[in-house]
Parts: sequence; C-alpha cells; structure tokens
Amino acid sequence: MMSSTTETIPTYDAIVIGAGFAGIYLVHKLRDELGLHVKAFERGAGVGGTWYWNRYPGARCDFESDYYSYSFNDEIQQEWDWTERYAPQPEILRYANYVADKLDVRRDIELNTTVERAVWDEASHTWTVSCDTGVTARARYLISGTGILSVPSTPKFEGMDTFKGKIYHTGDWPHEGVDFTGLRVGVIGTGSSAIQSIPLIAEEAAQLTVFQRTATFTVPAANRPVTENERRATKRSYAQLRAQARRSQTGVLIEQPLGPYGEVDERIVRGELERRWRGSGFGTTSVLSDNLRSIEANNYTSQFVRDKIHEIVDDPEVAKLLEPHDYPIGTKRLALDTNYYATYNRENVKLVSVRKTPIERFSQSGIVVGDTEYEFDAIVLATGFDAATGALDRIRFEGVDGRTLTDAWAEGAKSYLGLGVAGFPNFFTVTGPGCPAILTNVIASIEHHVEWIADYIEHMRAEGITRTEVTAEAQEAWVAHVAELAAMTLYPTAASWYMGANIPGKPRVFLAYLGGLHNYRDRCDKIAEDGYPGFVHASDGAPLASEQVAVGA
Ligand code: N01
Repeated sequence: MMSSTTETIPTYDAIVIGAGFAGIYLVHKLRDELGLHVKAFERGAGVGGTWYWNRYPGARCDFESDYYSYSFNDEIQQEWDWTERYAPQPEILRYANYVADKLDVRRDIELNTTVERAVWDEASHTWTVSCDTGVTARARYLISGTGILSVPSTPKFEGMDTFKGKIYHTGDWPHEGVDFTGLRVGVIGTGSSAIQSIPLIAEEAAQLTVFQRTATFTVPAANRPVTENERRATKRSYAQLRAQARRSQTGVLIEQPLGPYGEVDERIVRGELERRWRGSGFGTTSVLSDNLRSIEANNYTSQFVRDKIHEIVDDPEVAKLLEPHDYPIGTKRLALDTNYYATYNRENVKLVSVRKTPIERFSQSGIVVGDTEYEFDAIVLATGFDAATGALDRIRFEGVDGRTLTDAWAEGAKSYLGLGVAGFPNFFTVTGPGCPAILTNVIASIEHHVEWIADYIEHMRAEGITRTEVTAEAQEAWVAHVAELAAMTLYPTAASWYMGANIPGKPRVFLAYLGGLHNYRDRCDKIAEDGYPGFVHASDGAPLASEQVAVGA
C-alpha cells in the first residue's frame, strides 16, 4: 500500500493523465483559470494524443476543421489557418503543438511517462499516482484525458512472429513514415483507418491486397483546400458557429433531415441523397430523420450507398464484395473517404473476403487464407482500438477499499454521465463511457467536460469540500437511461466498437449517450445548478496548502 503521508511525494491539486486535446486544455484551464497546481503525465514523446500516434498515410479528421478545433480561445481560432476542409494529421499535430506553446502548458506536462497505478487514500482524500519512470505524485483530483481510441487492438494471428517482412499498425505508425514503393503490401481491416490509408498505399505499392471481414459503409469526404475568402468568412462568424455547434446533436452543424421514411416524396429523397453524396459528409446519411430508428428508412439509405458502389467499381464481383450487408448504415461508425471504392479499379489492388474463410495464420512470407498463401513485404494492421475503456483498463486504479476499476467494470463500463464512477472519489473521466462523445465531434465534447469539471472543482474548493463521489443509485439510473435510449435505435444490432464488440471477451454495453450533446449539456448544467445531485460530498480531508488559501479567500 502506498503511503499518503510521505511528504517527499510531490503534491499537486490535480493530476491529469494524457496530453492530447483533453490534457492540453485541462492543464490550461485548471492552472491558468483556477490557479491550481497541476501536473500532466503523457505516454508519448510529444503532445497531441490520437494525432501523435495515428500517422498512417491519409490520416485526417472527418469533421470539418472549422469545428474540429478548440473554441474556448478566440485568439487561437483567429490566429490558426486551416488549409483543407478536413485537415491532414500533420497539420492537426502542428495545431496541438501550437496551442501547447501558446498556452505554455509544456512546463507542466511530463512526456514519455506512462501512469501505471493510482491509489485512493481515504485518510487524506487524495490520489497517489505512480508511473513507469519511477515517478510518484499525489493530488486531490485525478482527471483522465486518455482518449476514446488510444489503445490499438492487435489480433493475435498464429505465426505472426515468423513473418519475415514488416508489420505496422495504423494506430501506432512509425514517426519516420513508411515507403511502400515497389512493395507487396497486405492490409487487414476495412474500417475508417483502412479506408483512409488504402487509396494512398495503393498509389505507392507494387501490389496491394486488402483483407475484408466486414464491408464498411463510406461516403465521399469531398475534401478540398480552403480558400482565403472562406477562411476569412469563417473567422468572422466563429462566435456564431461555435454557439450553434454547442447547441447541436453532434457538436457540428450537419444538414437537417427532410423527414421520416414514407412521409417525403421518394424522388425528393433520392435527389437529396444524390446532392449530399457530392459533398455533405456525414449529412449524406441523415436525409431521413428515422434512419437510425427504422429499418425501412435505413434500408433505403443503405441501398443508395450500395448502388453507388456499383456505379464506381468496374468489376461487378468486386462491387458485390464491397457491398455492406452486415449492419444498418450508421450503426457502425460511418467512414468518409477520398477515392476508396475507385481504388478497387486499379490493376494492382485485390480484395479478399475473409468473412467465410478467416485468416488462418501468418507464414514467413505472408498470410494464409484457406488453401491460398498471399506473399507480402509488409502487412498493415488496420484493426482498430480497444475503445472507450481500453486506456483506463491499462491503469490500475484502486478506489474505495482497494477495489479496482477493472473489477468495477467487469460486467461492462458503468459511469455517471461519463464523468465519474461510484467507488472512485475525486476522479473525473473526460469523455468517459456513457457520455455522447463517441458520436460527436470529440473536441466539442472534450471542451464541455473540461469546463464542467473545472466548474465543479471550483465549487468544491469554494465550499471546502475535499471529497466527492458518485452515488451507486445515480450511476445505475444513468446507465439504465443510456441503455434505454440505445434500445430505441438500431445501434445495438451492430457488432461495433460502440458496443465493445470488436474486442474478444469485452462485455457488450452501448458506450455512448444518444440524447445528443445539446441535451446532455443541459442535463449537466442542471446538475451543477442544483448543487450536484448524484454526488456525495465530504469536507474532512486535510486541506492542501492551496486549498487553505482558496477557502479563506
Ligand atoms: O478501426 P475499426 P479503425 N481479421 O475498428 C477488422 C476513428 N477513426 O482504426 O468489422 C480480419 O473501425 C475489422 O473487421 P470487423 C473512427 O471513430 C477516425 O479503422 O470487426 N479483420 C474492421 O474492418 C473509427 O470508427 C478517423 O469484421 C479484422 C477493422 O479491422 C475508429 O477510429 C480515422 C480482424 C477495424 O476497424 C476505429 O477505426 C480513423 C481480424 N482478426 C479512425 N480484427 C477519422 O477519419 C479486426 N478486423 C477522424
């Protein structure tokens, strides 16, 4: 058991885990606006989180950069110029670094440091955190900003270690880049990462073979450079854009539906789908308002995309294989692409379905499926992430009575609002399971959580509260509410990472609140206004030095 009274342990008001978009903002908010003594620990050698690790060819955001960026500081949004509608990964990483410098947060972030364990101490109402570097630190508040998609999932294929070529994972890409020129390359997976990288790998490789288990719905990104005039117009209207985004379902303005299936003239629906296909991104699949609730509506939209595949792909057999049939469109993450389906018209690209005959094993020279051995120089695993809970599961959180978070979540992640967990006092999770983040522009969700947590901490300090804990009742009620909303939709019918279904043995729980960011924000605001029902407070922890000042002030 770690001692909480050892004075040699550096003590902070707050410890932040991670220095991605959440961590950068947390350090700034808590340090510069609340005046707290803050320390962040980050596993990577740089800031940026997802955008630090996911450097595969074609990686870019798929919410417009005008929205997929911080809104809390007008100087930042006025100074920064996005060059494309959907910025590429190097530009987003430059942006994260620019913000970190501008806000001068680096001095409070310890890089190359993985938090391994965090232990709650009931006597002092503090957490003691220990890291792989041997660093130990103590704080009143512990806040995770560990990301939703930060732990790559690598299936254990037999014989993987015997393969003589190189194996890469899209979620942990070499920083020096990979030159596929003239190589025979295999890609496993056809999710968003594969869909972004396949067209670019195909341009370099001598041969590219894609192993597809589940065909994925994707719609054109219609990415393009941003003109100077557009940039100026956006900067002039940022205040309004951001306000609208905060009041929206997904933290971004998406074109409105025309109405439910059957209630709008079919020719109008079809025409609108055609129009949106040419440039509306996610809006393409929201022409029908009941697309995610009615299977008839969904079939209509799904079939529209399947027809498009046949229009684009020359070989009808390949087009047939690319047709998604295993889930309703939108119930697994929709992808946005640039030339994905057209890539299968290239002479050097081959599609292999591993739906009926799975990958049997890796050999020294490649991949074996049934009776066929495919030979490669390099294999790319675009096999996704242990989403939402993966990064938290890898840290040993020991809460009240030493109970671990992994134990608490053994039958599925449970959280109140995706912000706190019963049994883990003074621990806040930015974009934790059960909040809307997964289905939103995640930066909008991150900003909301950081601001809500900061307000709560300010309240606690003003009131002399040293301990807060989610009640089991509030947590159960929230979990039931999240599940109830999911059950009213088609989402649970898909074996998606939203359900934890991509990780063998992971309990199936729908990991997102479906009520929309706007309603969720209202709910969180009301909870704050009402004095934080659903949390119990105590004030008998010895005050930290900075708290004596705060309460006395
Ligand atoms: O991962 P995925 P991803 N044998 O889980 C297949 C975000 N993102 O990294 O569907 C064969 O979607 C698996 O097959 P199946 C975005 O939220 C955003 O692509 O399980 N195949 C699937 O095809 C996204 O949803 C952007 O049958 C195997 C693929 O691997 C999330 O990250 C860009 C297999 C994994 O797809 C994850 O996307 C990229 C096996 N044993 C990612 N195991 C933006 O545009 C797995 N697969 C911002």
